[in-house]
Amino acid sequence: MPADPPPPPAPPVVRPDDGQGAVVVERKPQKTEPPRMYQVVLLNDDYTPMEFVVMVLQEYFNRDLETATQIMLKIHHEGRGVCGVFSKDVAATKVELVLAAARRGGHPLQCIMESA
Ligand code: TYC
Repeated sequence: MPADPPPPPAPPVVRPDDGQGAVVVERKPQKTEPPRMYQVVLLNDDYTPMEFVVMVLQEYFNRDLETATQIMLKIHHEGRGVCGVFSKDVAATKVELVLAAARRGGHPLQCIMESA
């Protein structure tokens, strides 16, 4: 004897909306943008010693002596140069540290950050 066909699926339970029901929040598909990046830029001036700028690039931007010297000379000749590219917080901290070191040394060195 053939088996009985399976029973039809139970209909969904529908309760009248009493205004107290759970709220279903539909999620948008998550789009995670990469964090915005900022370049830290040193500006040329006529007074800050070259050795001090090289030291800054070594100490705060982890450049070796040769690279630091190249960047310093580029700033000296072109007026400005990028020291590195960082997240916003890190770039802001670098700017503060460099400016504090320059003021301590009595140098007018300027350091800025700008959107990369
Ligand atoms: N122009 C400076 C000098 O001749 C050197 C210098 C380089 C200063 C880079 C600032 O960001 C700077 N002593």
